[in-house]
Amino acid sequence: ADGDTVVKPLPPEKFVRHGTNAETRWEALRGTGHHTPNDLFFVRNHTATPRIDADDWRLRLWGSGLRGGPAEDRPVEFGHDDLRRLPSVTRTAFVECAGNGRSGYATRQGETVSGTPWGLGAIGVARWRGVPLSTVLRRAGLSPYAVDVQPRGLDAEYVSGGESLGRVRRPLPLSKALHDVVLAYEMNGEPLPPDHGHPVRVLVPSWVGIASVKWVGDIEVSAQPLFSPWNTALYRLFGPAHPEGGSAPLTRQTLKSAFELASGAVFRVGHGHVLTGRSWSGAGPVARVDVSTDGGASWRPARLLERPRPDTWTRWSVTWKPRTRGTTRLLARATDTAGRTQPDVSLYNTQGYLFDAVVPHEVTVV
Ligand code: MTE
Ligand code: MO
Repeated sequence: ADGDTVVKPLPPEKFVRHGTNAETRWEALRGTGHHTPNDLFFVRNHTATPRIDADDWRLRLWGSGLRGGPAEDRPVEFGHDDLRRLPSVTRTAFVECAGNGRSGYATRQGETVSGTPWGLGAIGVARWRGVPLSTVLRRAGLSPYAVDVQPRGLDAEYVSGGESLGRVRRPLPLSKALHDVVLAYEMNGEPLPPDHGHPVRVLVPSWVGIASVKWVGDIEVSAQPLFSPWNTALYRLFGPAHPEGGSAPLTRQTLKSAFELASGAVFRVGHGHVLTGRSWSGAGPVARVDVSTDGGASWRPARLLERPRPDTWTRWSVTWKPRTRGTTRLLARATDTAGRTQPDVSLYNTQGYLFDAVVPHEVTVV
């Protein structure tokens, strides 16, 4: 039945490109497994991918939250081999840009927002292997007063509006850092590719992608709350529906669904087709997915193809035998175990984060 869909052949270009960024084409995921293959995984770079030799790389931990005091001049260092010798963990988790789906604010809701105009392809799921951040923090000697840790990337300083914001860095509360954060050196069984943070990146499961700092070079551990542009001016919700001065810094991702289909996919009338897609939430496993093949007039539950788990998407399918020719809109609406269901309209914010509305996928029946 899989071959019945007359999906246009995959475009020669694997990604949809937006300047220094590239999003995964959803049709490319059809027939792949649970994990996004490394060569299809979206890339979001503030500047450009640096080339870093693992043998020269060091991770420096410093700051007032380490036992031994506020000593930037007494950092604790780990080489790549040091990390490799520590007990490792393997974790399946998505990395998803906070702005994934952002183009929907303009195309669906007529709202102007700033930022990369992503479709739904700024997400990928990988099997990450590395060392728990908690292991490294405890080895470095955590003070009982530590509250925040701030990983910083080795990529170039980010210049925005003619002003340097410094290198990409964003504070994490210690509670999250100790809970499930990984310093990852492998992605789907391979050394981390350069575009995804070689030799080591931070992986913060279920949180907005900006928390998962790539090419990490140092981590400030602080006994005071930390601030950077990436948790003050950026990655908060601003706008009339949000608190004056912005929401709290974004943490968990929202709920979304996507069909594994090219835009403008074509189906044959009277034939049985299998529609496939994936749904995910940063608030917990997906509980159910409902699909409409008639623009929202009627809905039926999708079959979940795997047991929903936290921090990752769930694949699903429905069968569909179109009875009339013409265009129609396919919709998928997920509900998560935290009790949230994808709305029809996403809550406006000036930077277009956390788009969660149901996105109609227009297809043609011939
Ligand atoms: N880390 C560094 N050092 N520099 C960056 O530009 N981009 C962040 C995050 N980590 C970024 C970074 C953003 S906004 C996202 S969405 C994810 O990396 C993207 O990860 P990926 O490129 O591996 O898909
Ligand atoms: Mo992002």
